[in-house]
Amino acid sequence: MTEPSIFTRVLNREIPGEFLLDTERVFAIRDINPQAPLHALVIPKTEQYRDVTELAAGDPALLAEIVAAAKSIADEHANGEYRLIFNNGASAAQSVFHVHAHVLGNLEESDLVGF
Ligand code: DGP
Repeated sequence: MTEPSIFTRVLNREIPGEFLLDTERVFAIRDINPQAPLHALVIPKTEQYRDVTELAAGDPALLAEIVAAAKSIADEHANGEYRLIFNNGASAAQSVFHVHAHVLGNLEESDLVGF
């Protein structure tokens, strides 16, 4: 058995997290190291998928639920507009291999990285 991911440990309330959303299949917490005024992570409750490539192939409906959750968080905590980022692989800055979407909102021009 592999160790539960850091996100599963937050989900199980073994370590603290600020929950923004909790549905049957996904949950969202504030990122511990925010890169924007709103920086949430939307995470499927299953650890089955390492990254969005695997998720899209294995359960596209769950990927759609993540996008819908991101929109709902942006509606509640920003102006409904948001940047959605999936890091895929260590060289692309992924550090937790339990797929998650970064939802960035309330962005200032200085938060944008040129695209
Ligand atoms: P990534 O680099 O794409 O794998 O993103 C992982 C993110 O997870 C990173 O922005 C920091 C965040 N993070 C890591 N550990 C914790 C934690 O214990 N609690 C919360 N809320 N966020 C965490």
